[in-house]
Amino acid sequence: MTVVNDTLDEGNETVTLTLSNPVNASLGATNPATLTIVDDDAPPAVQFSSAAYSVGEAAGTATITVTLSAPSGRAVTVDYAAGDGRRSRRGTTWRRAGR
Ligand SMILES: [Ca+2]
Ligand SMILES: [Ca+2]
Repeated sequence: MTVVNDTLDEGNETVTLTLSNPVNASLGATNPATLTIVDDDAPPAVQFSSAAYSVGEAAGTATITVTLSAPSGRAVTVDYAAGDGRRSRRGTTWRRAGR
């Protein structure tokens, strides 16, 4: 069997192996069998695209970009907070579907 070594962080994958239609033999009790492909990829890192942003106060909105260091086979989420040192505002979860 050929196993593809991808680079996605993902869950282990399971394959069911089944024997059938033997010739000049009978099927034994150990059938089917399970092959588990164990993932070996580390989770990607999530971070701001820059350590500092600037926006004019008349702009109305500021666009802040968050990046993922590599695609992931899992759904990635991260919470964010914005504060001025005295008050803090926690926001909606940023979510990125895998792949
Ligand atoms: Ca891999
Ligand atoms: Ca993988």
